[in-house]
Amino acid sequence: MADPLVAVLNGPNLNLLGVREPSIYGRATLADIEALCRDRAARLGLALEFRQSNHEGVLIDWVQACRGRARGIVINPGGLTHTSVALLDALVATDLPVIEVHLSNIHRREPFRERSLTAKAATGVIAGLGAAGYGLALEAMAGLIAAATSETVSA
Ligand code: CA2
Repeated sequence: MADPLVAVLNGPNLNLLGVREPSIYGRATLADIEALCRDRAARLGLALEFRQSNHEGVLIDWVQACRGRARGIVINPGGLTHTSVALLDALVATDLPVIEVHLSNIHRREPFRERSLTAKAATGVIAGLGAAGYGLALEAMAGLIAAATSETVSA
């Protein structure tokens, strides 16, 4: 059987990682994070799609395209975390397990970052652990997929 597909989606400005604001977001570039995710996914027996866009509609199209194709979504929605009802609706509509990741601890920063709209669609949220958070999210996702698979098999 093919490895279950997990989409790792990244929102606006995450393409700038490693170039500016290392004190908040760390020194890893998005390419470094992709390499970390590819390595972890291979070890966990997951197929991986890793994408970044600065455009809300493009992210929504990618989320919608996960329906019936991917088994889970790991998403760092960037600034859209705090504003996008449309992205939240798209995530909910997939009916897939979602794990939201933030490099920084959004609860330790400006008050407007405290609220995540998209987290309402998430099974879990990881924040403040830097690039390592993506690897932890993939491990958690592998567990959620395995649990869902064994439920289906024993039903
Ligand atoms: O901590 C996170 O991962 C965030 O999702 C990052 C977003 C921010 O808007 C969220 O509140 C928390 C920002 C994306 C990265 O933005 C950069 C801006 C300048 C230099 C490097 C990255």
